[in-house]
Amino acid sequence: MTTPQQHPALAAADPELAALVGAEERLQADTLRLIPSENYVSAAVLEASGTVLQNKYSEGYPGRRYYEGQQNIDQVETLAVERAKALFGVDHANVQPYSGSPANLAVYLAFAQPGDTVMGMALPMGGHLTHGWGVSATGSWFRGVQYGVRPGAASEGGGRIDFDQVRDLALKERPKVIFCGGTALPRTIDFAAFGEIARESGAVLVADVAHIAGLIAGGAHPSPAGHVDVISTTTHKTLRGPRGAMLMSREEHAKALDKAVFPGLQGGPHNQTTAAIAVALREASQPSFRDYAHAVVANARALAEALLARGFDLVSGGTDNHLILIDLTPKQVPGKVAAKALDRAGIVVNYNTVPYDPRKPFDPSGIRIGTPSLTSRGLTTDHMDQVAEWIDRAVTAAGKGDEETLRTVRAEVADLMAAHPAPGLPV
Ligand code: DSN
Repeated sequence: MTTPQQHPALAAADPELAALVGAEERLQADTLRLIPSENYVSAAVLEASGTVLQNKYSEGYPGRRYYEGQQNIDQVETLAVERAKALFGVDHANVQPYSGSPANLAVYLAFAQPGDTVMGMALPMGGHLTHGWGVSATGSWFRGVQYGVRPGAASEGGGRIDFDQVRDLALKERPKVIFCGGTALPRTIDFAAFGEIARESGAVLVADVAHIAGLIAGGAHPSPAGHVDVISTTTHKTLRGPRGAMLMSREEHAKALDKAVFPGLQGGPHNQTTAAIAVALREASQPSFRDYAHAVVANARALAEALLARGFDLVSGGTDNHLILIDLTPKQVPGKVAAKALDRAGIVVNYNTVPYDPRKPFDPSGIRIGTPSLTSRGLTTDHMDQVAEWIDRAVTAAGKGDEETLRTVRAEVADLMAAHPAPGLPV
């Protein structure tokens, strides 16, 4: 249990809020967190993000600020920038975007005008809202054209990016900007193939590697550096940093990107986040992080195999990275029903559309799971059969309204979690 001593000032000033923080710490400790975009940051990252750097305004960039008193802040930001450049092998890094969506908006601001054609993967196919999807500003202020994955059986290439479609669309529509990457892509992204298409069609190519940045840093996924114009990423997913984002590029795009982030879109950077990004980047440059990144992928592959053995239908037939997208149609349990039952069983996932989903996004056919968090807790491939068995039991129980089984699974999950403490949690 979290005690008031762990957040003494907060507990004294606002016991109600302190209790909620304690409850969240307990929840994160006790449950099997499988949302692929979440993780556990280290205690060091957590500490850095809660420092007095919070108190400082720093509009501008190191050495070129609009406020005085930047003696320390300039060094903090420079550390983060230099570490990002070294880790990802890029000329330029901007660590100020508040999160992934503002980072992507800055890319549009840098390279497109309202009304221009932009291209990305459709959201229901595994893309992101900010890749030109209609309900996002990026799909209403720009003319978004969207590619997807191949339909049909995984054994015939179903669920994989359709590069013929990407190329045809790019040459026909001549978008100013092409985004590759997404939020529900279980397979390796072929940045070289996207690079060729972007060069042929004259587009600026952006790799949104938010989900796989940690895998790239750890050498468990090919890097987009050298193939794309801009790399956009959040810092809080597989990279295991604070909630933030970065834009990286070759030198030729540095000015345009910096100008778009500030003063184009944002005011002062969140210096406490910049500091925590710097810490996370240092951690990600250690040999142990390479082991972590490879373990994330090994766990996902083992989990996918164990799910396939239990008759689950996986989009694209499996995974190459940290993420598994399950189509529950053959199990006759809607994704939302399954996700809510799994939550009651102590297994936290999100419901998700699957490609060509006949159901609505708020009540789709699938669930999306991933291994970044459980790997941070030290779970290995030896545990993945057990994880698949729990998912199978809980989904079956969801279909039958069997709450007793969900309670049993929850207790078993809590036992395993107790044996594998989570980084950064005071419990
Ligand atoms: N919300 C993030 C995810 O869960 O993938 C993407 O922005």
